[in-house]
Amino acid sequence: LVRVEADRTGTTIDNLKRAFLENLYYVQGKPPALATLNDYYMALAHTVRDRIMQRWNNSAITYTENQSRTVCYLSAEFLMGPHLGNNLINLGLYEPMKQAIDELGINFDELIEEEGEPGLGNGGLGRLAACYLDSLAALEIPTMGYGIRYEFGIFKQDIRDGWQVEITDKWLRNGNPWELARPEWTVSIPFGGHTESYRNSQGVYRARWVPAWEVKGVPYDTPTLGYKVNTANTLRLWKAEAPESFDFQAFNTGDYYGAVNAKVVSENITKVLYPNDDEIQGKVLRLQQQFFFVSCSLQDMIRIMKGQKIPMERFHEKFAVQLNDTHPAIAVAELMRLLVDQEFLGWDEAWAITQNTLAYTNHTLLPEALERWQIDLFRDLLPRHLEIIYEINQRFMDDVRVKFIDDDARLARMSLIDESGERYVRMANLACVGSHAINGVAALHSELLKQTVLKDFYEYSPEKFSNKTNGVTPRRFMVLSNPRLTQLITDRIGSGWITDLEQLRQLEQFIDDPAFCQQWRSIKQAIKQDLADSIQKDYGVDVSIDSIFDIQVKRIHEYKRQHLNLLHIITLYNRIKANPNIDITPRTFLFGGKAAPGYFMAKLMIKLVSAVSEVINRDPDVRGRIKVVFLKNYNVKFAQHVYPAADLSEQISTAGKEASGTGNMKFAMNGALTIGTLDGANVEIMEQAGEENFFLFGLTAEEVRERKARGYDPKAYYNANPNLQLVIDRIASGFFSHGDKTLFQPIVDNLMQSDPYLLFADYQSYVECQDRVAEAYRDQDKWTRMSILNAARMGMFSSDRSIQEYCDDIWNVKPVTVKETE
Ligand code: 26R
Repeated sequence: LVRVEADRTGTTIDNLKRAFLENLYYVQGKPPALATLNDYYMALAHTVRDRIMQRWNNSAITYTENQSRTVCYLSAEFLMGPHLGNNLINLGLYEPMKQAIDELGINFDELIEEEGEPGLGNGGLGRLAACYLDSLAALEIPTMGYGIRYEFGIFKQDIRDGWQVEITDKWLRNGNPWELARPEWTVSIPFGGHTESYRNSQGVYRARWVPAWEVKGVPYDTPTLGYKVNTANTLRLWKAEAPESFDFQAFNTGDYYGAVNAKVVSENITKVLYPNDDEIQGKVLRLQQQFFFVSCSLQDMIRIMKGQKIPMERFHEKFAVQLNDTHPAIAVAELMRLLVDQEFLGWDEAWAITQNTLAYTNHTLLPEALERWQIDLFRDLLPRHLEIIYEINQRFMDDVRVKFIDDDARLARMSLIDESGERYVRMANLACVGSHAINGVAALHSELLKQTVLKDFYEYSPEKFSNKTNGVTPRRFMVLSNPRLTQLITDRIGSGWITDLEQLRQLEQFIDDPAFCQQWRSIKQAIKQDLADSIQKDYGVDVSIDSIFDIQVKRIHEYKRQHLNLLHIITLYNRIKANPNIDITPRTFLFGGKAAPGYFMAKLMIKLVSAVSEVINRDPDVRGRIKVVFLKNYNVKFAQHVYPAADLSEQISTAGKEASGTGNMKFAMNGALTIGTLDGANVEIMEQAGEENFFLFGLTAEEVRERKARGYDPKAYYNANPNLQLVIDRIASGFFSHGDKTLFQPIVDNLMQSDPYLLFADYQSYVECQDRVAEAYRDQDKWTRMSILNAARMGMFSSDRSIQEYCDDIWNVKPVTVKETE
């Protein structure tokens, strides 16, 4: 038995102080006198990490001994956010650690702020994966998160002259104290080459893949803690490395450049996250990334099976594998290959195992984001997988042919191969056929899936389909990011809500309690002041906490309509210019979000925000009553400061385009009111909050469809609405661009000529709704009651609820309590 020392596990204030100083001295190798802020951060991180290890080891032991059924969440993106504060919350050590560090004369909050973040995701999909890992651990579900250890995550965004500039994200520069490399579990990943058939010892024909090259996959593990439980699950991210044997031959033949180049090509695979969340690009490197991490992960599962001596026929009993969108959908063919070619199972048995193991979540209805791969490119990289996909397809088409007799059009639509022109492998079709469960991420989205992109698959196997409305973790997005609100709530209703968010309903009893309402309001004001201070410091802009903090933070996209928000801002500005003494409710408009580097319109939208803000913020007629700020480099760390400070949450996508949204939930549970369309989870947020506590505007998804079918004409709206006309004309005239009429012409032309996201159709409704917001804010007591009711009624948007539904309906997995200690 190993005796664990208090310096590694003790949790008294004295233990924590000693441990911190010891880690500073022996891990960072610094005496306090020479330590930098980063040294302090690293020492603190190691002190916290030490206190995770026992849980992590005990979890591993418990799962191994029990041969526990395990959820494997496969995702090309995990947007985890900073670890330090979150781990302290989950360990229940936040307060004692703060006290210990502060007593050492070091500013604890500064150390929390010192941590960078692993930006290994684009936005909603990656952050959802992180919230789900949190809830899976909180609910004590044995889980592996599997993904890619990108050397460069999502780019850092700078704004120069109002334009987005991308800077490489060197997140590993100072080392990463939260991960452990596990080189002993390195796997080998084949690529390219050809296939051949051979006869085995019984004389049976079998297929064999003869790859042309291979790379090594090295796992790096990060613990993911559950809230105040012993569970510590694992996020396993794969790094690509060159096999040593590979350069060996080239070295021997004197081809030094060739040898080094082979290493470069291998390591390229996990070099960088693709920063697109809009259009597929069909780049071979992206397919390499997808196959790389999927094969690494499935091989890892097979290793675990063998380690626990579980026969391969029981793969689907040991593992439930969730595909986070189609990015890991190659798992369908790869699991078949491993089971049939490597483990020598029969096709039918392997197919049943594959379907029973896999489940698929769809995150987007946008046709331009549905993944497909050119056949030639696919065959060059994965020749054996293409054969397997053809075989799956042939059998599948036979089944469809019988079920829907004489319907060639349907066969063509459902085929795994798109043969309408150039030939493609359709990844969504592959995911649907290879999975036993398919789900959307909000009620409306799941309905639209069945009516549009996956209609044929729904009609073929309706029993596979369900909805799993997204959720977010209240640990990070309330307890950690909003300690003041957390304290107030806990003082009134106890702390049970943190793991059972429906308990927030108990707050409803206080909406007529003036003291509570006053505290609620003054907390919001104090948080707004903190954000105002940081805006003053970083942007030199003065914003008043008595103005409405009206915030839109999310990736920049035409369907999300940041430019509709701008049309309203310019409308207000025009009112002021027409009548400088007009009585308007002061507002601070805050924007944040990254544009895909190749998405010209999105980048121009950022420039337009900057341009409008420059004019408005310094126009003396405005008298500071409206301010506009674009907050650069929006990420998880900054988001934690933003949600709690919001009065108004902008969720204004064209109805039918946003699958769910999750920022909408984070705002509302921190007491922001929402202005939004009936899109994604907004629908359910309004249902929960009550219509009277939600600012609804715009066309419904159904109306959007009709309007488009009838032939939508944006110019008709322009001609009929003088306010809209003035807004557009001001942009077109060069008023916001130093007289340059060409700069914003692409936006103006796009809106005037096609307006694919129906800004003009929703403009009047939006402006009128914003007028109701302004009016409502004038009655502070009423606003505060609405704010409380919003937070009180967001219980269903805890990711704990989402994960419980996945466990019950899709994964069929039960909690495993991890024992106290060895
Ligand atoms: C294929 C490639 C271009 C690509 C497409 C789309 C890469 C990444 C994406 C990201 C998409 C799938 C995404 O993030 N979707 C978001 O998922 C969230 C979590 O379910 C939803 O809340 C959000 O509405 C949706 O846009």
